[in-house]
Amino acid sequence: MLMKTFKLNKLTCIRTVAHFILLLISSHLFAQKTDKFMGEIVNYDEETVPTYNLPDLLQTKGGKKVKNVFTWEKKRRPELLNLFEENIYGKMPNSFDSIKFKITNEATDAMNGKAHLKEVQITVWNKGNSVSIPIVLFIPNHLNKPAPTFLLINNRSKRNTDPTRIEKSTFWPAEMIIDSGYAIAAFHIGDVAPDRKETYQNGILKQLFPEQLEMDNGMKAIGSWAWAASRVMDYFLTDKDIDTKKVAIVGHSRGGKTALWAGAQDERFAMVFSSCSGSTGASLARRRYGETVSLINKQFGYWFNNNYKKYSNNVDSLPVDQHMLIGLIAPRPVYTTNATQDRWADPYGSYLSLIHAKPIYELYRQKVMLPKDMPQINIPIINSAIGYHFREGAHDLNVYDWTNFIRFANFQYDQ
Ligand code: GTR
Repeated sequence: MLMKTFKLNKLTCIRTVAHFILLLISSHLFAQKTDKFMGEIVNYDEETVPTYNLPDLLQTKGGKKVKNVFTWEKKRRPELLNLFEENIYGKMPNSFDSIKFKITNEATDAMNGKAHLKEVQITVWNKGNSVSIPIVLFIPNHLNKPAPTFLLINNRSKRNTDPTRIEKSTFWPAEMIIDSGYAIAAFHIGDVAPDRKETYQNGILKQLFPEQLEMDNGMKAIGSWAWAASRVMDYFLTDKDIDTKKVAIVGHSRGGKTALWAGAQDERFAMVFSSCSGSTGASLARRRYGETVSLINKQFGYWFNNNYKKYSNNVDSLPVDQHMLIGLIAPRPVYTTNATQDRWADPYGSYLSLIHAKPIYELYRQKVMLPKDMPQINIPIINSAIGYHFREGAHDLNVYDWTNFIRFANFQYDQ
């Protein structure tokens, strides 16, 4: 008995010490005000964020003040879309020869009868070549009407969206979403443009739009993934089980950047959810906190067009900043997230983007209920046209995030 107590105590002791060491390391890491990465100093100190001037969302290139929705939609919005195309994500080709949809597998009693599974292959042709993009889609059986839908841009393993449901994942908690009365779909970015600098061309770029690779403003990987999201939307328009007025696009990290860009361009997406998108996603470039334009261009240059490289060491001359990307989604609801352990994605800079995008939502008389200061950890802002949460934990998309996405969508759709 004594022996057992001693063993237990020893174990508890080791655990406590290990825990203490972990705490020390992590508090040291999180207290650290700078870091070094790829030969650059990474800033994690609010005190040393430089003063910066954001380009004005509401002033046209010609210097005209935007005072109403008409001028915004006719003048400033197209101007801004063009600036993002030219300088960051690349111009998306607006035509191709043809598109075809084929159901490759179907089960009306998936998830123990709860859902209708459709595996669909989208094939797009251009100039004699074609690319096929598979999608997985579950539609709830308990709804007697077309289903509002979440579409995930999957940038992680395909196992996350296992159609057989043998594997389940918190990254795409399909059962939970079906129970909440939403359809859930996903496509994988690797089927569109491989996520590697050596091979990203070997998808739609080489096959369908080789001219894009020659252009300094041509789209690269993120543009390609956003293009594919729009093709899934093309499919939804042919599926009577989908409520095409209620399709939300969802992405995490690089997928989160893509979701914002897809939602900004394709107004058929009713709502955008962007998880931990960070640099060149929701966070303001000019703050130079965490991952900078220079670092993202060095590590992931193949995500963005060639022109973006010009701003690596000259971010103040970028004619846009990321609050404008959020503004391009208005008046449609948008929800972004950050995580406490993900300083690399500059949580505060992402929140500021939302604050600075607010004037466009106000032009449309949408209610934005964002507090001036960064919201507290795990206190989501749901009842607002722009939603947000700052979650405890790591860079990820998880059940906490999805739970709040559903709450936000329920509020917007009044369900
Ligand atoms: C990081 C990258 C981020 C983010 C992330 C991800 O390494 O620096 O911009 O996109 O990858 O996609 O998980």
